[in-house]
Amino acid sequence: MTARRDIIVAGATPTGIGAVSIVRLSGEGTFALAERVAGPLPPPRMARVRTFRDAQNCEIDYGLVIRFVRPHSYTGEDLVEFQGHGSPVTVEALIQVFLEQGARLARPGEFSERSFLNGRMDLAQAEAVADLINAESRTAARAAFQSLSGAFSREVRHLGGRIQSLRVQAEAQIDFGEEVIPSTPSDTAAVLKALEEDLGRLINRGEAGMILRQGWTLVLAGPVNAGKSTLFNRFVGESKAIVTPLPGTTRDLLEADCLWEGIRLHIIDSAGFRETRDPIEQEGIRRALNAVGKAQLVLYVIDDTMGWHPEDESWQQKWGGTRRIWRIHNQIDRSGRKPGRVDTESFALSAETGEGVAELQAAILGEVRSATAGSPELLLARPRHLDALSKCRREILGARIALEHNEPFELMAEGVRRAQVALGQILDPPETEALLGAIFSTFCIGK
Ligand SMILES: Nc1nc2c(ncn2[C@@H]2O[C@H](COP(=O)(O)OP(=O)(O)OP(=O)(O)O)[C@@H](O)[C@H]2O)c(=O)[nH]1
Ligand SMILES: [Mg+2]
Repeated sequence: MTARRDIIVAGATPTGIGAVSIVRLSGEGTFALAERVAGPLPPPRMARVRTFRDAQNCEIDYGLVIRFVRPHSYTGEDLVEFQGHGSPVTVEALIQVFLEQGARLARPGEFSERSFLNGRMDLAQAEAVADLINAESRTAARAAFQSLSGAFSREVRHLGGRIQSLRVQAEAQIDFGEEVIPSTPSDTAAVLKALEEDLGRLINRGEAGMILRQGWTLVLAGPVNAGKSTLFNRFVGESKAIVTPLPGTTRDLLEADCLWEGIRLHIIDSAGFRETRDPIEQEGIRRALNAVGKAQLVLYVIDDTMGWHPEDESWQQKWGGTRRIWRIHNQIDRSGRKPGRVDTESFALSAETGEGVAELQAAILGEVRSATAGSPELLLARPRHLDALSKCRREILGARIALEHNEPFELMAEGVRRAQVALGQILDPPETEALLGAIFSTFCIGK
């Protein structure tokens, strides 16, 4: 796919009243169009005050004009920025003038897409632009900035280089036999092993970064009537879930995204566990168990006046014991227990009065933060990157196993080739409309 060169225009600053608004124009013929509206353009990268006029020569606004000559611009094309007054009316009028004279409105992310298509950034860097803009905490912004400046891409390229030399060596060995290539299978196995380990480290850092991006999923589970929905409402700060004294009130999963101190949490309220013949409730419980399976943290809520029951044990066994499960003793306003942490993995609170809830929230945040500890090394990877890295590692592992089992050498070489293809997906995937569309359509307009 080659870069389209028609002229695109968009506001680069948010719509609304402000000190300054920036409108950007990019593509072939941009300078001629800009001159029709703003008069003679300043030398490249110099700011000059100009009056912006429409086709009838009526003044719209005046402000700074900056010209960037390709390839030294954000998009890699001729680009002009107009910095006018921060009035939505004049910005709209200015954009309209450009549209009337041959430009078209940019799609979301189209400036960045052109930057990628013109080789100004690789795909991981372009994705990091959106991640930086959307970062919800300082840590996430720092991690995105690292990727944007190319740190992640460099690591991927370095791994790619190592895989490439393995491939060259393996293919030479197939073509010319062992007298040409002095390396032994055990050398190659060691190189493969080292690659596997380095890929594993990068994946771990990416997984920690993913927590930053997507946050944790927190599921409220437990027996009927324990107060899960009451606690859910308190967490989300509104009466979203229906609460009644009837056991079996909640059937569907109720989901909400919350931002606690800049950390994203996806909170799910679910149907209470009990044996039932009601098919609707059975389906609710099935969904609850399914949600638990995807959670980073399960809050198992019990009514403290009822205590812990053998059934609670058997429900927990249904999803195995590997997940983080915290026991929440709710309704302490009735049981009389002191609010706060009971032990490392259990908390006492009243969802009704709110006492003890802040301590639980602080503990949850502490847990998320410790999972993302080591933040200087954090990588704000996307699922797409982690898939590619994992696939690459699987292929390298397969190649090493083939080698160690004295399989035909070609099998090992084929594994290494597939590993290289998998890794290539991160920075330079085959440019399909679908992939680029999926990535850039999530950007804001004007970026
Ligand atoms: N006193 C007191 N009552 C509570 C507390 N939490 C919940 N309740 C009451 O307990 C009843 C059940 O609360 P829910 O939040 O609907 O319980 P649930 O666990 O969602 O129940 P199901 O959806 O049926 O599984 C309601 O009448 C609530 O008002 C609490 O901390 N103290
Ligand atoms: Mg409920």
